[in-house]
Amino acid sequence: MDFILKGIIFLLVSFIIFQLIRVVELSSKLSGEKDEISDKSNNINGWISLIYGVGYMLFFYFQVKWWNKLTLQAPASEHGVPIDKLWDTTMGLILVVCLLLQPILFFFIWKYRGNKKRKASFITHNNKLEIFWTAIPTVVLSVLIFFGLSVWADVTKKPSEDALVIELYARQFDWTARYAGSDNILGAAHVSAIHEDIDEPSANNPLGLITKSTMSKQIQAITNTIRKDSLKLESEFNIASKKKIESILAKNVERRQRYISNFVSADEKGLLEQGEDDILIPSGSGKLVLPVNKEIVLKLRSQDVIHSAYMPHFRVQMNCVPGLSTQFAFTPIMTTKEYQEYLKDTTFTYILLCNKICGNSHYNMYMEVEVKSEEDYQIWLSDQTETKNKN
Ligand SMILES: [Cu+2]
Repeated sequence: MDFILKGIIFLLVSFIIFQLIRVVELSSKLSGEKDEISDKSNNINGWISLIYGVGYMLFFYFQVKWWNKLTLQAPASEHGVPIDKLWDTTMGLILVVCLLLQPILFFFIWKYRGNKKRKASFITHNNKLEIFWTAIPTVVLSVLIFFGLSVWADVTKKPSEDALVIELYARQFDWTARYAGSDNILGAAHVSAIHEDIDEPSANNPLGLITKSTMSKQIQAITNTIRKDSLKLESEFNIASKKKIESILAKNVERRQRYISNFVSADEKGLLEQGEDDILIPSGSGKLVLPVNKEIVLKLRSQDVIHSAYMPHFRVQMNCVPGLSTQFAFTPIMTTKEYQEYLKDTTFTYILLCNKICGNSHYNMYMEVEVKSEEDYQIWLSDQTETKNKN
């Protein structure tokens, strides 16, 4: 409300100023003044431009001094180092050009402000000058493009065979990390195997994992639901309610059929066991834990809309697209402890965020990331396996 009021006031004031200028213009026309810009007006405008230019450069200097520390700190991944080098080179070049040209621009506006005694010189063209200002940007931009392409090719190169594969599953509005467990293979999963039922939450399978236990649990659950609905249908006499139950029943029968065919085809391919030892860590109750100096392949999936996995300290970002599996490979080079020491901040944690506005609780899609030494990671992983086996 406050914002709308301020907007209306701003529009009204702008309108009044515009009308006032028109009144001044019209009245000077009526009083017979020539429609010509005076030296006095040129002088005032020249000086205003110079003062603005100086203020602008001062502001530029101080904003770097005050706020540069709020930008991202050192990269915590292997590929982050060349990415930052590319960024610094590009920004460095832009800065040099900006710091050279902006002062010249404002200085010339002031120095050559309009004056009745001065006559502008007229130049049609200058070949030397044109070659000069075409060649330099061409060379500079070509170098930047080739530098950028080579970094990109390096960042997206095929990950090695022994990389650690972790799945990140996105949905409105949380993340679930899935680790492969002791067999080092992520089990099969498919959107058609997702099962969520408020009445029987024990059989829920939000990631659509296809294993013996998930499939048998959810086939059992949906069979129970179908049975209940069939009984309801028999005792229902209202035609409208009967129709409603019938349509729910038909949908559930279809779903049950789908679960069974998932189960059978995974069984035929021998895939039912692989996912049995997978470890699931939802963002609400756990962290994404990674070993240091080990290549990690994040396999990204989404249940509903497009999300984006963003880990700023590792310079990692990749979209999670429903119906598609995307991935990003990277190698963390600093443990959380080492990064805390570097920042001199013991409260620091790495983060995983969603970087695509994906709905009204988008800001909730946050997960803490912890990078541990290889040994500590193994200890953590076996702890997770133990807790899983207990449940
Ligand atoms: Cu999201």
